[in-house]
Amino acid sequence: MDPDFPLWLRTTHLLNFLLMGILVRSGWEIIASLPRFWWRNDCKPGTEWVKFTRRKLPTQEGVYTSLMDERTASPLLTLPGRKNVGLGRHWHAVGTTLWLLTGIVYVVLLFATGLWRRIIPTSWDVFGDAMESLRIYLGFGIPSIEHFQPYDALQMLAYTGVVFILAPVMILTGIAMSPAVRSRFPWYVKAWGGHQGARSIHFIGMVLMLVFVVIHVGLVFLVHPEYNLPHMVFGVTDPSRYAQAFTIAIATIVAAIAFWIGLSYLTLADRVRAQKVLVTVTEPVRRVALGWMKPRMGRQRTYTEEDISEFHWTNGLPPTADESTEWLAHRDNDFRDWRLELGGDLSGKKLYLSLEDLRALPKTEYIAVHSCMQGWTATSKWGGVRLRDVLDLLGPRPQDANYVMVTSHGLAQEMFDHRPREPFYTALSLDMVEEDDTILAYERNGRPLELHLGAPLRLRVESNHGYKMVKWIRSVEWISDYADYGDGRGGTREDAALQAFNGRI
Ligand SMILES: Nc1nc2c(c(=O)[nH]1)N[C@H]1C(S)=C(S)[C@@H](COP(=O)(O)O)O[C@H]1N2
Ligand SMILES: [Mo]
Repeated sequence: MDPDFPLWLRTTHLLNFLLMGILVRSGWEIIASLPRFWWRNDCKPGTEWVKFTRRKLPTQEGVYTSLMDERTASPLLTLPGRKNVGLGRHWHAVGTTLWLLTGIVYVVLLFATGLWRRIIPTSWDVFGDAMESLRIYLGFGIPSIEHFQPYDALQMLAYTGVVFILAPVMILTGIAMSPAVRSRFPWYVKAWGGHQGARSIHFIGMVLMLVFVVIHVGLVFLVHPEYNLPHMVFGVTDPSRYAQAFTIAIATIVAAIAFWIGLSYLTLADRVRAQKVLVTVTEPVRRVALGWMKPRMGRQRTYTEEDISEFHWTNGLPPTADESTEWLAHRDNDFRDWRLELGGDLSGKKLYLSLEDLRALPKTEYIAVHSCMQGWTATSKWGGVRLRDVLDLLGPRPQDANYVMVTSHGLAQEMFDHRPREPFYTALSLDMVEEDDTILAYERNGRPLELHLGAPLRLRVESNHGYKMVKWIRSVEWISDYADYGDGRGGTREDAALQAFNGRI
């Protein structure tokens, strides 16, 4: 006998349910790191359209960092919980990959088996019929069983909407938040209303998904459950096995919830190991999906002076007296005696470049959107010198030079496990070093860099999130491996937030 609900349909449903739990819970972790949503792309405090924090933000720039705005979430609620946005993002990536695979299998089989006819309406009558069903539900009634073949008009509209509209919108807005995509296809991000448009729509999509899941699961249990539950569990119409199906369905939901919460505690039990495992899984996917996207200097045309933000969030405040008296002395002297320490052991050469020396090199200027991995953005015109041009001053790349290490006068804002704060640093891969839009910036919007934004010199790597972009630069040098620096993960924020080395997702 051909079951009404074949095994593939039931399996993809269950997987989808489990994966959506992972996606929603890791998404909440990401939201907790910046619990505010905007339509404006400068994320000016006070202009949020919705927020999940009572904290009032100062409107003055440079006194408050986005890290200070992070909220602690319970591992019962988010994945993994307790301010682990880096791990939350890894989980989101793993969840997305598996959810996409499941979705592809589901859609392909839906069409291959002809079952698409059950959920995609082929007659305009569906709208009238759906209104009729809705009227019955709103009167707390239940449409009679003949309406369900196996779905009624309202179900068809809802399922088609979720599978063919809502899910694609979630995928498309998710893609729009990747800095690799933004630097390659800036127009695409702009089409969604910018990063914040995409982020807000993604959030609204999540809410709609949740509303759908709750109503969907709820109605399965309320509307003709003696048909639905045996269908769902055994694949056949067999009201006599209702009790058994009911028990299995409830047990599955309880097990799923336990599984979701278990993942949080498993991740928190050994965060470094969790990060390793998650990165191993996601890195090949990231390489295939985003690795080929080389940033293009096309954005000058996409972003214009009109896009330049009125407000610019800060992450990391200028060095204080206990961080760097050296930087403070340079600041008080307008950076006249400040020098960039260039080169080191590998190049066997060391140069000390003043701001004048840097300004004498070919200048690059472009308008770009900065995104912090926590979620805020700001658009500025950055001016400076290409990193590769500066490195050329050292001569040809040393043979075993695989990365460029950039260090700061400032300390890390916080360390993994609250150890004493170390100097902020980042390692750049050869790819990033070679990009046209990887620059040492000494100007923003045509003026010398502001103190809180990294004066006198900061890194810009437009294909990445902000955490790669060291402010208050002290030194730049070739290194062979980043494993010997900090916790060995390639940067301060990678060490602290357990991000992957490459921040392009
Ligand atoms: N020295 C130093 N550089 C840093 C940071 C920091 O804390 N210290 N924060 C990073 C992060 S997480 C981001 S998002 C950007 C923020 O840049 P902005 O303050 O200019 O907006 O700087 C990056 N560079
Ligand atoms: Mo950031």
